[in-house]
Amino acid sequence: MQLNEITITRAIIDRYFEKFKSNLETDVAIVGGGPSGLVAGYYLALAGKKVVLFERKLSVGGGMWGGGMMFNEIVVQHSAVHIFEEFGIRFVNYEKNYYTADSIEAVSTLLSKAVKAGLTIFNCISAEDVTMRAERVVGLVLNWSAVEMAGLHVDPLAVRSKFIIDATGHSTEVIRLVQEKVPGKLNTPSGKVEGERSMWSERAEALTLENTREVFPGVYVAGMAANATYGGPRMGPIFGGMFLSGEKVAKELIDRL
Ligand code: 48F
Repeated sequence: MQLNEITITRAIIDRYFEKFKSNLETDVAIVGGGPSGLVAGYYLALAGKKVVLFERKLSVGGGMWGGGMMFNEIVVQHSAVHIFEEFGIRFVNYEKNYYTADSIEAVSTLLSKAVKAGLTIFNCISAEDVTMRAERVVGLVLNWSAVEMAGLHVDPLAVRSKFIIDATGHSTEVIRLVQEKVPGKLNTPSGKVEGERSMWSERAEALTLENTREVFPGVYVAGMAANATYGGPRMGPIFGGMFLSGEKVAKELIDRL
């Protein structure tokens, strides 16, 4: 059987652009493919919502691959064990309220299940801005991460979505863009990004869930971005709060869509 390089090239281009075109308008666009974004995408897709995720890096999974300090194990508390069970991630009880899982199995399973549930993921793409209308964010402005990294002067493209989830982790990138460039105030005590505080695992885990909400019309925050937005502490390599935050934002949006 002969193989034609041009057919291979055409197949990739045709399929990619079909996929991209069918995601120009969605119910939810998630920025960031860490644990909170992936869990949110999974539940939204499972509920039949049109949901797309954009990730800057080549590899999706955010800060979970490396466990804690590259020891590739993660810890989850009792309240989030149902997420392990939902996805079929194997886990071990370490001691009361502490459960561990292999971080490689955890990320790869979240990814696989989310994509199979219907989440479309585009890697190597960064959200560099949002699109706005009076008093609301209505979409994302995207560019190739390679363009961003090389500092090339190339104009971006835009996608429209009923809701955006900022799941960009510590950097809280979408909300910072909104703060800087969209008229109006954030739904935070100061009206601005409060900024992340130093580590306090127990408090951070509870606050991550509390801080997962709509911070500007059309824009939700999830995961570490939620704590950074509302001035919560970081939690370190315990991931229950990330999973529960993704689950919470998905539930809220499913109710609103
Ligand atoms: O940081 P990340 O894993 O976010 P998360 O879901 O989880 C946080 C934990 O990993 C850990 C923690 C919990 O113990 O504190 O840090 O809140 O994943 C965020 C992803 O967003 C991507 C980034 O490359 C990473 O993979 N990202 C950030 N900014 C952009 C972006 C952007 N502007 N466009 C596209 N992707």
